[in-house]
Amino acid sequence: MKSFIINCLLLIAVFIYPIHSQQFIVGCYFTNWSQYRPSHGYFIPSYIDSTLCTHIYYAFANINIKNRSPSPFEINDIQSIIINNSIQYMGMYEQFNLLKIKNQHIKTLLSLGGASVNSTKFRYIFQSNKIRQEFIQNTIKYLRKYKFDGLDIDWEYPETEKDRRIFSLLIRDYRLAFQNESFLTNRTRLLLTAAVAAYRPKIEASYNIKEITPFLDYINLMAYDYHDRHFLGNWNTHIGFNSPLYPRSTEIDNQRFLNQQATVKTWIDGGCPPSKLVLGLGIYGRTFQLQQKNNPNIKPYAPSKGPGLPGSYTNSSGFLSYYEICDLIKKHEWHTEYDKEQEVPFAYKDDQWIGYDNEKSIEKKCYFIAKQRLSGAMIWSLDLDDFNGSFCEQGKYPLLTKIKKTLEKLQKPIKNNTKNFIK
Ligand SMILES: *[C@@H]1O[C@H](CO)[C@@H](O)[C@H](O)[C@H]1NC(C)=O
Ligand SMILES: *[C@@H]1O[C@H](CO)[C@@H](O)[C@H](O)[C@H]1NC(C)=O
Ligand SMILES: *[C@@H]1O[C@H](CO)[C@@H](O)[C@H](O)[C@H]1NC(C)=O
Ligand SMILES: *[C@@H]1O[C@H](CO)[C@@H](O)[C@H](O)[C@H]1NC(C)=O
Ligand SMILES: *[C@@H]1O[C@H](CO)[C@@H](O)[C@H](O)[C@H]1NC(C)=O
Ligand SMILES: *[C@@H]1O[C@H](CO)[C@@H](O)[C@H](O)[C@H]1NC(C)=O
Ligand SMILES: *[C@@H]1O[C@H](CO)[C@@H](O)[C@H](O)[C@H]1NC(C)=O
Ligand SMILES: CC(=O)N[C@H]1CO[C@H](CO)[C@@H](O)[C@@H]1O
Repeated sequence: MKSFIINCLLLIAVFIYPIHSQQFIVGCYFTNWSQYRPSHGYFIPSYIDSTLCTHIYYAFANINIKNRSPSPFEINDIQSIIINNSIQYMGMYEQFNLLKIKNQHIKTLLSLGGASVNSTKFRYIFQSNKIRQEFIQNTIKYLRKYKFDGLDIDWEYPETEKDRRIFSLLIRDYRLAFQNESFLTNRTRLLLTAAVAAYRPKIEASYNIKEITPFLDYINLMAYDYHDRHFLGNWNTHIGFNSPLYPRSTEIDNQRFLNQQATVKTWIDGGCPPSKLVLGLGIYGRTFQLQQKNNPNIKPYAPSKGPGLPGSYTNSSGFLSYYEICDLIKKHEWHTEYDKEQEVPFAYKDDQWIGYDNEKSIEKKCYFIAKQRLSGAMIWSLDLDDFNGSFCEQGKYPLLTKIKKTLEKLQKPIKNNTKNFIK
């Protein structure tokens, strides 16, 4: 009976104490694999400028089925090497949370999952009440031990009606448990966010929007990769923008959902208050090989032979970081153009083509965030911006700095809880 009453109080608390933040959120993802990039690509937590973000996310933590607990992907995520009482090497989690010294307001969150964690793990852990509760309690211990301020759920992706139910349950139970722990220990409640799909048919298949939103502090819209893996099932035959803000007039059927405006509209129409939505911005480009070398057709939806060549630092075909793109444009004379209709730039040379974001398109997207009264912006990811300033010659973190400055200028207007998408 006692625990029933506590649970009811917790539920009420969730609904009457939404976060009232006047400042725009700037969420920044850190990726554990950028530490393995060569020379100028090498990136570790101390390279993060914590004054540019309000929230930073550590991507990713794994699910350990046997211990029913989150677990590190890399031994150096957690392990510090201490010899004779002096730290020779500090674990990455610890380095990450040290960023709070420079910016005491910053919140650090651990992202659970990511594309490399199989959905069957999520199903196994969160389906049964007993295992779910055990995993959640172990998550709290894990977050507190490593000094994180919250958890970001990154299940890519729930797929069936049953998955949607499991997802709603896990979100609800995490929030209630976080609230409970906060009451019982008199500590600031752990934050709870989720990184979610952007393409409308995927959103509909993956989430019961109205069930999850009350329990989440923020929803990180992964509003990029529109012309990659879920590009209507095929990304090898046509070129397209990674993260266009608006649709093209020539698009038909589901193509009209392949843009950020459609994503935001889908979430809001589905019942999510704009004040919980954080628009994801890609600090990278998706690249393609064009059909022809000479006089190629460079318009979106022109034929492509497949992904473009890998970059010298990120070494992944079909993908280039913003700093690698700067390098191609500045040193290798790629042509650049700006697509006014979809509000994104593109660049090309010979048979190579990139759709990406630059300072101009990022600024437009920040205006869109303010106009739609969203909570703010999120970037994927820190290590892809020109973090050292040596490639783009626009200072350190040119795109992230643009986001911060633009959103600061636009400051959040008086809270307006309108549920409607603003045209
Ligand atoms: C950072 O940039 C400076 C010049 O702006 C350059 O000399 C230095 O090598 C760069 N460092 C790294 C690690 O890229
Ligand atoms: C640790 O300290 C001991 C005693 O001072 C010394 O002999 C040893 O070489 C030190 N080990 C390292 C790895 O510095
Ligand atoms: C996920 O795990 C299941 C069961 O262990 C396996 O059958 C499936 O191939 C895995 N999927 C991927 C993408 O690894
Ligand atoms: C809250 O904590 C109490 C005491 O540890 C426990 O009995 C109860 O089940 C918890 N409720 C939730 C929702 O975690
Ligand atoms: C709870 O924490 C606050 C500050 O964080 C402190 O002022 C208060 O006395 C604490 N209450 C209890 C019951 O420990
Ligand atoms: C780039 O990736 C390929 C495999 O995709 C690998 O064989 C190669 O060694 C990598 N190159 C560098 C410089 O890391
Ligand atoms: C909130 O926004 C809507 C849509 O722009 C507008 O119609 C309404 O007047 C606004 N309400 C307030 C109190 O500003
Ligand atoms: C070095 C490295 O890539 N470490 C891990 C980082 O996290 C991913 C999952 O998101 C793992 O697959 C990597 O092994």
